[in-house]
Amino acid sequence: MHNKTDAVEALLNLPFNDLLYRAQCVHREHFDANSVQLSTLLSIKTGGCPEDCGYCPQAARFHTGVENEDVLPLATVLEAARAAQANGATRFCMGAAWRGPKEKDLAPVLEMVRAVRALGLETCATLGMLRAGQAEQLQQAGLDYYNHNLDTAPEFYGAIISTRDYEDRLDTLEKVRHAGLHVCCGGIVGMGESRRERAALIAQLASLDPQPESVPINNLVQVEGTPLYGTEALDPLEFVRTIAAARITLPHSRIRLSAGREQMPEAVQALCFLAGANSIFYGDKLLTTGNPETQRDRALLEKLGMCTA
Ligand code: SAM
Ligand code: DTB
Ligand code: SF4
Repeated sequence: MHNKTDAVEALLNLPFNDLLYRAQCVHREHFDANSVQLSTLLSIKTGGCPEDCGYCPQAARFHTGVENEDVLPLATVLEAARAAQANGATRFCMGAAWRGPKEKDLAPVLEMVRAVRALGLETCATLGMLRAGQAEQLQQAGLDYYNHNLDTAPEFYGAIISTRDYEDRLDTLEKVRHAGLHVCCGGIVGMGESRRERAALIAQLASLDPQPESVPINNLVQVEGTPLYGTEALDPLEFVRTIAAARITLPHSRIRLSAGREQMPEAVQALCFLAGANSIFYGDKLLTTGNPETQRDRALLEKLGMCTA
């Protein structure tokens, strides 16, 4: 792993223009350089989570103002999925603030997956750790992607989360892959990690075999009440470098410019697309925090001459 981390760190250390040129070349070899894929998120079960992820506004133990809500009714989910589709999204991602689904939790999610898939949208779910058999049940219901992030480097992980370990995450990813689901797996930067640790995260993602089809790169959204609130913000150009390094090392993956876009100037987003990002979360909300309005995003894509995949 160290060799791989060294190699990614060497990329991150390149002069900015050299790094972006290399990323853009790799990007053009594998993708239409002007195309972006749009995924819309919906929180189907908000708040009250027993885990202690230091970045997350939905952990019950942090006082962030996010209330513990019940699972949304199917009709509400379908209404949101129809709206997402009408706005131009191609993938609908359903997130739940669970450590993982209990057996009784899964049935309503399977209904949602069937119904959303029937609309002709790609389906994605992010429900936490999976137990034996659950990935297969989701796959049979028509789930296309399962999102489960490594979040950060193994060596920084313990500073962010104590209620589950890195191996648990790799284990769930293994179950997802084994069930024949597409893997969506990425991480968060801007949590106070070093450049070396960002390199180690990317090296881990690139070492998954096969590599994940989708790789969300989140910039920490700082929420008051979470332990990471007040962390020094990452330099935007360092965020762009991280995207470029991900593009070069994950040449076939959709790299998603994920959380943190609302706080990001258009010029920085444009640099991220130049660095090889070719997917975004699209819709006015992420799970509990804001995202650019769809109209604003459409205007930005128009301005950049980008089309949707
Ligand atoms: N509870 C499930 C789990 O953690 O596996 C699924 C939902 S969880 C909110 C999905 C991902 O959202 C996390 O792994 C993390 O990468 C990202 N995330 C959560 N809060 C965030 C924040 N404040 N800023 C950026 N990304 C965040
Ligand atoms: C991912 O990597 N980012 C999304 C999605 N996968 C589930 C979630 C971002 C959450 C940002 C904080 C919030 O809105 O609660
Ligand atoms: Fe719970 Fe997921 Fe938030 Fe962690 S990231 S506290 S598991 S909702």
